[in-house]
Amino acid sequence: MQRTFGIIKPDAVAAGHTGAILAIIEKAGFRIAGLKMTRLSRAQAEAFYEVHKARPFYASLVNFMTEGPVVVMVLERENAIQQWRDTMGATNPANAAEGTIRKLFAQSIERNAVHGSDAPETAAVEIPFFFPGAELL
Ligand code: FUP
Repeated sequence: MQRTFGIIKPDAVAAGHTGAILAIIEKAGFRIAGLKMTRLSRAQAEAFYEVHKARPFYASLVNFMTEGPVVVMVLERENAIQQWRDTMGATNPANAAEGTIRKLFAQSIERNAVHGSDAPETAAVEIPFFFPGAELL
C-alpha cells in the first residue's frame, strides 16, 4: 500500500467537476484517506511550488492556485503515486491520453484540473503540508 497527495485545482472546482473527479478516483481503485476543501494563501501556494520558483510560469501558477477553493486529498492504493499520475494524464492536456482527468477537464498546461505527487519523496513532503497525521483515516 502506498499513499499519494492530490489536489483538485481551482479551475476544476469552479467548473463543478469535483464530484466527477472523485468518482473517477474511486472507480480507479483508490481509497480516500484524507479529503478537505480549502483555499491556498499566497504563502502556501508559493511554498508548495517552491521547486518551480525560477520558472517563468511561477507567478502565474501561484495566482491561479490561489484564485478559488481547491480540494486536497490523500489517495491510497498499491503503487498509488504512479497510478494517480496515470489517472491524471499528461501535464499538458494536449498530450493527455483519452479518458484521463486532464484530457476530460483541463483547459491548458497551467489550468490543468489536478495535481499529483511525482515521487515518494514528494508525497512525503506534500501529504503533511496539508494533513496532520490525525486527519488521515
Ligand atoms: P505535474 O507534475 O504534471 O503537475 O507537472 P510539473 O511539476 O511539471 O508542473 C507543475 C505545475 O506547473 C503544472 F501542473 C502546471 C504548471 N506549469 C505551467 O503552468 N506551465 C508549464 O510550462 C509547466 C507547468
